[in-house]
Amino acid sequence: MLSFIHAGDVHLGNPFTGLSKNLPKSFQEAVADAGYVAFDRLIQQAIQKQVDFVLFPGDLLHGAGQTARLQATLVKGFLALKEAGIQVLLSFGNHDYQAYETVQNAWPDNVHIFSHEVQEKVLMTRSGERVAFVGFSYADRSERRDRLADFPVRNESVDYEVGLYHGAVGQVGDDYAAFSIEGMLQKNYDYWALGHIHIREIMHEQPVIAYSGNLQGLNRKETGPKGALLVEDRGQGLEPTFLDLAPVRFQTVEIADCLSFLDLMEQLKQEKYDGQTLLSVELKGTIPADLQADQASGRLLDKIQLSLSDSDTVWPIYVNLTTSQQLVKPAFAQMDFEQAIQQTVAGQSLTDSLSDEVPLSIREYFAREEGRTAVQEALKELFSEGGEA
Ligand SMILES: [Mn+2]
Repeated sequence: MLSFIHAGDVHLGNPFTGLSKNLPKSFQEAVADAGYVAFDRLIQQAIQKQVDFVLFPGDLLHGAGQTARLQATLVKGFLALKEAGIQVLLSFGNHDYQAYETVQNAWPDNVHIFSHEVQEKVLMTRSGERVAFVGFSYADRSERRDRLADFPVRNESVDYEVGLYHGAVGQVGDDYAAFSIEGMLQKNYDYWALGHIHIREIMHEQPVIAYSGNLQGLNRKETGPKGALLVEDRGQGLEPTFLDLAPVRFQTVEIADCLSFLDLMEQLKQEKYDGQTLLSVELKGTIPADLQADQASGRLLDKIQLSLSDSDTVWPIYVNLTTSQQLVKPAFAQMDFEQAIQQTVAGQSLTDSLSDEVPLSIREYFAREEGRTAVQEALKELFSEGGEA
């Protein structure tokens, strides 16, 4: 019976973001290795479970820059799969489309790469079933054509048909190969392995249309366990099971009506953490004035970090206060905002801070003078109102 691993958005080579410079040494090492450890675990799982295929539906690589470690990790992983009789189906997404030209001769022949046109590849499982895989690679950092229209309907001569698709639900013309669930269902496939959205989600059951999410969370918004989907036919169609592979985890803890700093630390220490955890703390409700003052002066995170510094399993990276009470005015309210705003808006930082999911048109807008001026005006207005908007 068919079995495969679905691993969208591996983003190998992507650094973690939003970590403070105080990061303890044990975490520095864990963070530097996390993506590679997760990838190695993926390969080991594929071999251990004796799957037939590993599917990478886009953004296996984070970008064009390929380090020696990255290249070696990939080749070593692919060769290990080859030795175990496992074939790889791979399409490039909006992050790694440049690699299409460079990897053609660099990777072993068990790696089947989809071209820029929608293609069907028919391969055999260990037990002799015929499986048709259909997919395409991005040719650029966006794909505005109706790619789903080019996917053929179910090939009746095969035992299974599986689509690999890097994109997002939306209207044709959107930046990332917009599709509809209905459109996919009409093709009558047995499984759709989606990529692009970093949150794991089963969009449809029977047949399953699913995002595996990314392999390793890379910022405080990518919380919880991360990994890939093991997809198997156990007699009732193709069913996914989550494989927890990420060695480092982001977690957000919400604390309401905390009584004091001591109380806060008590609650944080009682929380359960799985593996090495990078922690965000959200304080809500009534918040003691001294904690508000510490937050306003930027001391609160430092204090929490120092109080947890003997822990190998958890490191706080972010703290946020949401309260209906009057906030203590930040000390930096006296600074020269005109200058600070100009620095913020100038240079690359503005577009760099946009998430990957932000449409290209918006990214371009903020890269232009027009967009920068708009942000500058908005910030000026915000701060002249006392920053309490
Ligand atoms: Mn993507």
